[in-house]
Amino acid sequence: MKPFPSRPTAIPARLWRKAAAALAITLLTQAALAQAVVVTNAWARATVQGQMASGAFMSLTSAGGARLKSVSSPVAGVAQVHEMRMEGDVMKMQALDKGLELPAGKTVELKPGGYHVMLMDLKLPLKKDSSIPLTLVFVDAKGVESKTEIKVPVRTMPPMGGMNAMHPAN
Ligand SMILES: [Cu+2]
Repeated sequence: MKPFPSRPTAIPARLWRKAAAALAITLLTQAALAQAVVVTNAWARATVQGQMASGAFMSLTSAGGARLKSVSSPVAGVAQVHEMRMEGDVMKMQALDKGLELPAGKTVELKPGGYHVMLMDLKLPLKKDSSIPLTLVFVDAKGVESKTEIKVPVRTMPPMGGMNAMHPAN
C-alpha cells in the first residue's frame, strides 16, 4: 500500500485564479438570489357581475428578510395589502400601512381569511381562467426597494400544491 502523500499536489496559480473567479461569480449569484423574494401559488379570485373588489393571494419567501411595501395593478383603481383578524367576535379587515413583514427564510402566506392583496375599484371583471398583472414593491433588509411584476391567474378556488410557482424577474 502506498503511503498517503504528505504534500498536497501543487496547483498552478493560473488554475487557482480560475477557481477563485468561478467562486466569486457563484457568490454574486447567491447574493442576488438572497435579495429576491420568491412568489409562489399566486391567484386572484374571480368576480361576479357588478362586483367591484376582489382579493389576490400568494406565498412569499424572502431568504434575507424583506417587507412587501405596496402593490398595484392596472385592473384595480386601488390595491392594498390587507390583514384580517378577529376583534372579539368580529372579523375585521384593514390595510397594513407599513406593509407586510417577510421574516428571513420564512414563507408568509397570503390566503383567504388572512393576509391578502385587496383589489378595489375594479376596472373590469376578473374572469376565471384569465390572468391579471400585479406589481409587488419590496424593501429588503438594507432598505433597498425592488419591484416584481407577476401575472396572477384568476381562479374561483385556491390552487392545489405548487403548480403555479413563479419567480421574480429581477
Ligand atoms: Cu381586504
